[in-house]
Amino acid sequence: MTAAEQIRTEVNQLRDDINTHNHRYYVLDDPQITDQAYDRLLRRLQQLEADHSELQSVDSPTQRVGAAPATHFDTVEHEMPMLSLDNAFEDDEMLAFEKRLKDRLDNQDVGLSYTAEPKLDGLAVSLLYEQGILTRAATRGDGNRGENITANARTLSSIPLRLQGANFPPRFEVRGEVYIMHADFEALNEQQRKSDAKVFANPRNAAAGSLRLLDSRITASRPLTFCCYGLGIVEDYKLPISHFERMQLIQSFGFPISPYIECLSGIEACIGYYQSILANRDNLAFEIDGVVFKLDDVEQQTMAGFVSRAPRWAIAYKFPAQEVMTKLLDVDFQVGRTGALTPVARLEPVSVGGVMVSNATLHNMDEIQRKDIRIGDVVIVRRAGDVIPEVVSAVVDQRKENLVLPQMPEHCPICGSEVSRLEGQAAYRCSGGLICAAQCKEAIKHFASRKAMDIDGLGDKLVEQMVDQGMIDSIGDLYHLEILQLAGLERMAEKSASNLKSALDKSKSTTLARFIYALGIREVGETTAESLANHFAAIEAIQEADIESLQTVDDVGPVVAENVRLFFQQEKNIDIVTRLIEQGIHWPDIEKAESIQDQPLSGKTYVITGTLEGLSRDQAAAMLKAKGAKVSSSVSAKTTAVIAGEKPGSKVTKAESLGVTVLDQQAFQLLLE
Ligand code: 9MJ
Repeated sequence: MTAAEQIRTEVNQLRDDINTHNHRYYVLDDPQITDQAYDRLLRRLQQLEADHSELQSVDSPTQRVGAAPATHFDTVEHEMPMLSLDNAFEDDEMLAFEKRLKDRLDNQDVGLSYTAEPKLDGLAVSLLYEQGILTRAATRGDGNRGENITANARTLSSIPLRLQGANFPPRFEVRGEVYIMHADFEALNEQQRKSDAKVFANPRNAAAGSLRLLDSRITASRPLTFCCYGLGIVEDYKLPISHFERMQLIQSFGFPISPYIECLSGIEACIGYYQSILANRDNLAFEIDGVVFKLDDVEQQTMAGFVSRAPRWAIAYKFPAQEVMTKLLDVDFQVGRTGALTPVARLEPVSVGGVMVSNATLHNMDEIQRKDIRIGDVVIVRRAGDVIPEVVSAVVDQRKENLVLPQMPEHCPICGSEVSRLEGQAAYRCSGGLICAAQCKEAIKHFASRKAMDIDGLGDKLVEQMVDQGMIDSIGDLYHLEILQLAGLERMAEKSASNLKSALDKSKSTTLARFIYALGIREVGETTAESLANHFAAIEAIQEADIESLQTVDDVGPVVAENVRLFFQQEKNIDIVTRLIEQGIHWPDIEKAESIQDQPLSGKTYVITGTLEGLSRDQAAAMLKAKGAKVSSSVSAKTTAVIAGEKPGSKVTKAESLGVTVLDQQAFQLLLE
């Protein structure tokens, strides 16, 4: 081989490897190498392409970083119109939908099957592949003409630039939704706030805004995800008749499809599917605004035809809106665990996404200023995912009188201490520290909360009484409480006092990650607590760690490192931790993490279900994670195995239907050994 041939071979190999790793990471959610190893491959390829310009290519994974800004988007004429969907809001409309279909098919007795999937709330796009290479991406536009956003689409890691295998149509179009996950949306807005840039009202706006930027280098920095839901034109290829099977085929080319996709018989089953997705709406990682049902048989689809801009063979059964308008009655200030004063909107009660809401966060004073929200305004309130309701904006058009902006009080509404604002920070804080009952109560509530020590029965009201009556003034006092003391509290019979005492005892058996999280160190959330636990494996090691070693932990930056160090610099905190451990708080040993890649279970994903003997599901999860595994809450084809305790429920059924291994407790113990 000549030197030039050798380089070409290496470039091709790197592209194949990077594409495979991209697919594993973004589509299968099952990475095989570390981020660092991936970066090394990508940098090597970038270097080779920079040194040998003749080897550059539009389908190279290096193209995902974005190109120089365009002046405008070209118009794309859709070869097959991009239709929208008819909506249903009630069961009756679903029944009518099926009846209409049967009328059209001239057969009331035919059993109809439907492909069902959650309706993503993002932006519809069309992707054209020629000889397996992405050659054009377009927005839906008016359905007939959209904008050419190819440069932007290339930056999405979940959009294949080159298809897998060889058995795909020579020229075809896939259609799907570009959207943003809840967690990515929160992080994006946080970053936007920090850099004084535009904060997006919701994930949909953020996705649409990011995909329609003239500078694709900015698009590349936005956390956009793609999910495929259908086909457009397809040339010279025999497709399956079933839409569901077509989706499996598309998946085999390397496209992500909905993990919740199902094929159902009859409209009643569809209504059941709608109800179960609605009940789980807040647990999904992304925003959905309903469920889409499509007649599964494509020949039947053709017979059903379409009206104006929507097919007769599909319907979106919509969920209650997550953004609604109501009146802002007043603004109060809530004092949090760290003393930060958060403006809270008192609202005229309104149903948002099916839940009554009368309070919502306004985040901070800068946000109120920026959004120009005034007391008495009609405002848009939003409640989505497990995020607390927030005021998104004021409807300024409807403002009639001269209304005033809310003002930050000079003194803490709880303890009267001075309120101050640190240079460069958005938050105003009460300077009272633990003499402020609000801060003390919040710290205890956080400690007892479900994701922290999970003390069943120690609710907010109880904590408030305990602090108000001077029974406790820190988490260090909790485990000293006696049944008799507890029974003296309002609405607390001896039986519930004894239940609470048992719950306190039970909570002592925990995980190191939960314990660290429960301490309420500023900006140490669950994920950071888990990283700290896995890295240091012992509370003493974290207490003694210096800034440098703290910063070597995944997702610990200088701010978090400083917060951790400051927390453990205080004698009072060390004392509380020591007392808690003396009182019996304990956790299973963790093997110290070296590198995720080198661990025995790295790259594997488990789902735990049912009751395990002598072990909570969290403890079992911590043991798996300590060996490098991922633990997920839902079963998919990518799940390595489901670990089933007693009374396992539907996850085992789902695993069996997908051919995923099911392990009992004994097999689980063997796995850990
Ligand atoms: C969404 N938004 O998730 C369709 N969609 O099909 C799904 N949208 C659609 N299908 C035809 N899953 C037109 C739009």
